[in-house]
Amino acid sequence: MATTTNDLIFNNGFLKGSPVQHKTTLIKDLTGVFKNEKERKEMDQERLVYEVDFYQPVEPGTSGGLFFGVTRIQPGKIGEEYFMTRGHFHAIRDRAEYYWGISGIGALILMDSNRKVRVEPMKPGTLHYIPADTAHRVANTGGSVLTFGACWPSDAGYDYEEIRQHGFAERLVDVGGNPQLKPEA
Ligand code: PAN
Ligand code: ZN
Repeated sequence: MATTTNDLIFNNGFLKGSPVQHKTTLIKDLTGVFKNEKERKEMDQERLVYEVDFYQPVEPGTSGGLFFGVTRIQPGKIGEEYFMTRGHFHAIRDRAEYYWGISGIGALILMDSNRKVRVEPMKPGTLHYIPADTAHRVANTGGSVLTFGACWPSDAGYDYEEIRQHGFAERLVDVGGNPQLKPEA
């Protein structure tokens, strides 16, 4: 029997190994993402909001492959809004994705092509199917790091521009200690 060694380890909310890439997103990278831009500007610009370990076994854009990632979102708020990922549609709109909760508590915010928003609570063990044509972002609604896994098609790509221009139709805000969706004014 031929045995090959695999250098990838996915454990305790971290993906490690020589082919793994890493991306950090800091307060300074999130211009215009949160409602309270004034407060964001006054914060420590180097503060970490979230980071992703990801593995791309094939070139991005290749059809037929799968990418794998783990995202860790720090606890925190900007105004009434929880620390969250930027959020995106996939560049190829009919590409779906799985997310699953690993640690911490949060919310997966989904917006379909008609701009209808819904939320799925996330906690360790929850599994989330993100359908085609659906923008997705995750907010950390708890007091510890929120970690979730993701798996998506290698040709899905990212369309950040649509969200940059039009945002999500609703924001998840802290109302008296509880996360609540609020329509964008
Ligand atoms: C995820 C996300 C990751 C970071 O791997 O890319 O959680 O969120 P943003 O890309 O919105 O900054 C994914 O959805 N990939 O398709
Ligand atoms: Zn995605």
